[in-house]
Amino acid sequence: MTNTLLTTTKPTVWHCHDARSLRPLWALEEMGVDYDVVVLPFPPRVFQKEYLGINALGTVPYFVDGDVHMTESSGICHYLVERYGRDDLGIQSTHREFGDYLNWLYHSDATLTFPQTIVLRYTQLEPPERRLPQAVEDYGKWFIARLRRLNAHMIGREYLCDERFTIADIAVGYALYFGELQGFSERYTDEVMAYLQRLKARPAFTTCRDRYQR
Ligand SMILES: N[C@@H](CCC(=O)N[C@@H](CS)C(=O)NCC(=O)O)C(=O)O
Repeated sequence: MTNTLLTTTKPTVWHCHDARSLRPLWALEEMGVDYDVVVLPFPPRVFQKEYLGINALGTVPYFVDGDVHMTESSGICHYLVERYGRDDLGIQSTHREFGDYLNWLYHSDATLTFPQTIVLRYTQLEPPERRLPQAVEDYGKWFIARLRRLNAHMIGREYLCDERFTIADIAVGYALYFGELQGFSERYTDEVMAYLQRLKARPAFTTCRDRYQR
């Protein structure tokens, strides 16, 4: 683990505790690939302004692997599976569930984490005078409504695709974990709650969640 700015040739993830950068870290940990982590205070654009020189967006994750530079948490998981040939954690394009797998990967951030970001912003990131309880309530409800597809899908299933754990579970599982941190898990269905507990029991998840704090 490193806490300096870039000095490594290993795949490196810039991370904040419990942020979306948990997705690629969790994938790397599941894969057993040697990697480096740079842990930043949240939000880094405020508390570590020099980070903007590395990632102009100021967001985490930021990911570097050789000449590859990436900023999208689910996309990085996808890259890792393909780049490191880990079919055991992904689904090949010839598989009948390939489309479903890709859909969950994209769904995880664009559909599920998006409303959670609005909740985060208007509960924690904005100064008290700019907080918007109405936005928090509305986007919280929106997040729960957006779980409908997952709720139906998890009936009778342990994992999203191919009856086994893949990075689609990491991507969607993070959104459920983040929702739990935001106080939404009481509104999860029993199946989704059991799924989240199953994912959170994985050693790779607990390692990443607990090891990289600042
Ligand atoms: N779509 C990107 C979003 C990245 C993102 O917005 N990350 C949040 C943390 S969960 C962040 O860095 N927020 C701080 C900010 O916007 O300044 C992804 O999936 O990684």
